[in-house]
This record gives sequence, C-alpha cells and structure tokens, in this order.
Amino acid sequence: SKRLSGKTILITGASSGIGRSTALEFARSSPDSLRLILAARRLDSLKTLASDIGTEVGNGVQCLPLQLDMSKHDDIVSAIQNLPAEWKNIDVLVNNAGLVKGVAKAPEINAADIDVMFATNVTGLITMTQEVMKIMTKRGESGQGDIIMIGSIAGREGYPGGSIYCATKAAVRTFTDALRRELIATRIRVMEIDPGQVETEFSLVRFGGDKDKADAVYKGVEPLTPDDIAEVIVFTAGRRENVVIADTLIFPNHQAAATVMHRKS
Ligand code: NDP
Ligand code: 8X3
Repeated sequence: SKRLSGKTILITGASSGIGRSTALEFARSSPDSLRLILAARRLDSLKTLASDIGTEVGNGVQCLPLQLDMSKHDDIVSAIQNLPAEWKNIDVLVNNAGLVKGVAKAPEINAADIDVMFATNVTGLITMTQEVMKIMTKRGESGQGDIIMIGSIAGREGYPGGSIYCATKAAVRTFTDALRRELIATRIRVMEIDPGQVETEFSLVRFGGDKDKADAVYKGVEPLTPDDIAEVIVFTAGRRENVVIADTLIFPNHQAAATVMHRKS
C-alpha cells in the first residue's frame, strides 16, 4: 500500500518465521521508501534478512538489524532509547517475538520454561509497547501509530500440554484489549492478529531442536505458511488510518480450533 511509504517499522522476532516473512512483505509493499528495524537475538540471521531484502527490492528499503533479547527488560528499554535519531520515529510496531517450550502438563512444567515464556511473550511485549508508545504518543495532535500484536488461537482456548503458552497468549489478548480502550482518544491503532497453525521454527523451538518431533506436528496436515500471516499483517497496517482491524483469527483450511484439525493418515 502507498500508505506505508516512508514509514519506520519495528518487527520483533524478525530472524525467523512470521517476523522474517513480515519484513519481506513490508519491503515488497513499499519498495521505494521504508525503514525496517529488524529485532531478534540472532544477529547473523537479521543481517542475512537485510541483505535478502536488498536483493529482492533494492535500496529504497533501509534495514537496521537490532540484536535484542526480548526476555530482558533493561535491554529493550536501552535498545529503543539508543536508536539512531533517523530510526527513532517508529510508526508501526509488530510485536511478534515469542516462543513455546515443551508439551509438559502443568505439574511437570519446569520453572525456567515458565519464566522464559512469560518474560518473552508477555513482559517483553509489554515493555516494548511501553517504550514505543513514548514515541507514538508524541506524534500528531493526540498520538498516532500502529501497534500490532501477534497473539494465537492458543490465547483464546487452552489445550493440554500448552497451559503456560496459552496463558501467555491470553495475557497478550487481554493487555491488547485494555490498551485499545486506554488509547481511545488517540490515533494509535491497537490491533491483534491470532494465527492458528503456521509452519515455522515454532515447533523446533518447542521440542528443543528435535526435528523429528517438530516435523510430526505438521504430518498429514497443511499448515499456513509464514507468508500467509505476513500478508495479513501488512494489509492490516496499510488500511486507511480510520480503519482499525482490531482482531483477526487465521486458520488453515483443515483447522477449526487449537486442537481440532483434520489429519490425513
Ligand atoms: P519462530 O520460532 O520461527 O520465530 C520466533 C521469533 O521470535 C524468532 O525470530 C526469534 O528470534 C524470536 N524470539 C524468540 N525469543 C526471543 C527473545 N528472547 N528475544 C528476541 N527475540 C526472540 O516462530 P513463529 O514465527 O511461528 O513465531 C512468531 C510469533 O507467532 C510468536 O509470538 C508465536 O507465539 C506466534 N504464533 C505462532 C504460531 C505457529 O503455529 N507457528 C501460531 C500462532 C502464533 P531469535 O531466536 O533470533 O531471538
Ligand atoms: C501456536 C499455535 O495452538 O499450536 O500459537 O500452540 S498452537
């Protein structure tokens, strides 16, 4: 969309999956003029992405790889406060970084896994939102910008073996809902996009790098691709500024709920 031209967009979790696809899709949408801040822990992957974007769309899109651990409060604060001046004026924040650890039932989940899921998916997302809101609330008459949260079907229903992850995404959903109400007198749009099953590194991370276990998740089903979600994210950001696509749920055709899916045997 032409509406995105010239904007500064920060994507968390840009090193892989949905975040990576979203960066590429934004770049394709506005090849003439865009600034993309690409945040994640894996700096090498971010640099590769920046170079892939350059190869695909040329020099109109500038990229700033930003190494950042979203589970660390102080790192988020200083990363945003220390952005170079020409990168500071963030128009669109895509809060996408997140992870799940394991499939343990509640009594067996270890404390470290609980902590990292909440620190990354919830506290980190909130801290990032607070820091970027400091910028957005100063724009225009009453504040302006887009905050897009990547939630999940898992935030709308709990499933066995996902209690903590589901709780983190439910927290994102409620935070988002409250924030939209708080910002009602501003032109800041607060929007949530909830994917169902998407094939990314998500399951590989869940199973601690065990590729056979990750592959089994997608056996006999046809998951969404990260590009499918990226298209919706970019569409959402590109609407006329009075249009708020507040809440979106996206399934692949075979899925109707977190654990209700048709599987070919
Ligand atoms: P991936 O594992 O492919 O990507 C996750 C991204 O999050 C990576 O770029 C990773 O970067 C980043 N990330 C994880 N932990 C941290 C951290 N501590 N600090 C900074 N960045 C971090 O998975 P997806 O693309 O699938 O996940 C993206 C979002 O989509 C997540 O919030 C996930 O919960 C959500 N989602 C995924 C679904 C799916 O089925 N795949 C369905 C519904 C929602 P790095 O490791 O380099 O730090
Ligand atoms: C990821 C999808 O429901 O498999 O959010 O956990 S789910």
